[in-house]
Amino acid sequence: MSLMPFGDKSLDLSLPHVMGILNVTPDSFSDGGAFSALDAAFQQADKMIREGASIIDVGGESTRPGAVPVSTQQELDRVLPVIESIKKRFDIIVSVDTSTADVIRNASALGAGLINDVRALEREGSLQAAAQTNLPICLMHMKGTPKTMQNSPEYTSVTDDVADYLVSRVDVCEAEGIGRHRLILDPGIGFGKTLTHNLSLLKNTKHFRKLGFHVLMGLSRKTMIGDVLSLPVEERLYGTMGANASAYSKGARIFRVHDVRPHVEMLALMSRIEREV
Ligand code: 7PJ
Repeated sequence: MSLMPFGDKSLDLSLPHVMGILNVTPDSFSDGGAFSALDAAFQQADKMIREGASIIDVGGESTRPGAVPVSTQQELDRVLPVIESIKKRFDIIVSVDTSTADVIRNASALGAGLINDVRALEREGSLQAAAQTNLPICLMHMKGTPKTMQNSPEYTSVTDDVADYLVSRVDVCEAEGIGRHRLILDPGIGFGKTLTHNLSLLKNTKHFRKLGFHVLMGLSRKTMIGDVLSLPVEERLYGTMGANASAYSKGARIFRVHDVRPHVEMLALMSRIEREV
């Protein structure tokens, strides 16, 4: 057992867990106004929970390559009603995919159980806001900003550079009173990385686990899968599962994915085989 608290619930991170992606950006639910967007998000959460997700990751800011920033108010308006409605009706861990201090504070007050920050608490005020919540935090590595990150990123050694960055953020968190036991690390597949960088990071997943932290992997349907297979985004499920299976065998334990059921079943087999005496 390796129990980690996530707000009012906890997870045994010796076992794999699926984090279902719930994007609440206008482009993700394109037909209709505020009510139907909330309703659609709620339906999607319901489906992912029935399929076995342990965490629902709610995000209101697109961080795709080239994405433009949203205002704090827009982000609050998008994610808070969704978090509130999921926490009211389901017994599930809700993660908030945000870099914004106000969103962290409000989401925590509504019962969010995890702060998932692609900027590793670098944005103004987010470190202090996160420290005050007592929630676990996923620190992700990104090189540059979503707008610029895919403009020829370079590293001396991608695994060492990403690990050094994440460890430096752990130190900053500890100085702010956030204990190491609250931190999860994520190498940030696709965030300022070429295909070769992404493949190296995946091959070296164990390196991040060996730093003494649980590892979260987010590669669902990403460009690197499409690049290897020459397939469009809607045909990347099998490739995504292969890459996640590899990451599981190298120590990752939380998998941020769009396709919950296939991953729950794949990981159930992988973990069952690993535990067989
Ligand atoms: C990630 C994320 C990821 C974590 C996104 C997309 C881009 N959070 N948020 N890790 N990716 N922790 O899903 O294509 O890889 S948004």
